[in-house]
Amino acid sequence: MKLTRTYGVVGLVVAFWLPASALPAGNEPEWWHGHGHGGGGIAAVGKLGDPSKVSRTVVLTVSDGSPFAPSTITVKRGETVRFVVKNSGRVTHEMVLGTDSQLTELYHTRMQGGGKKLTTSNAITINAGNSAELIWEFTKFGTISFGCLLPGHYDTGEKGTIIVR
Ligand SMILES: [Cu+2]
Repeated sequence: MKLTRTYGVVGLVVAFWLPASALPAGNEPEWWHGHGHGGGGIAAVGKLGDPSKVSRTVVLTVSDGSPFAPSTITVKRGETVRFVVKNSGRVTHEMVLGTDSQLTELYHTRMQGGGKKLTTSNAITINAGNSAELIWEFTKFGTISFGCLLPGHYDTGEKGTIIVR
């Protein structure tokens, strides 16, 4: 009887807590969406690509605690690339594009926030054993980072670099 009552209270607490946690973008810094200051927003690394303008496809593999393969990709400025990311691991992974400092900051934010699913244009989630696509237009020269920012993932080496020439 005592146990039943305890579970009842826990159930009630979870029911109130879940809707709040389901809100999108709850663990993303404001600059990530292009407003606020600092970070330069997602536009610092390009923009969501138009599928009709894809000039090539790059196939990547992500696995548990290892660098993306390949981990370095070279593209041309102005190019629209279709990334097909295969998850060969046992757990869900992500591919998120950003500057090195953006990804590091967002990773630390999500470490505290619990790693809710990212909803921005520069991020995809890939379930274990599946693939997912991200079409991206590279609008600026420079070096872009990508990685899986799920808590405990990015700092085990799930990352890579894109050089835009
Ligand atoms: Cu991961």
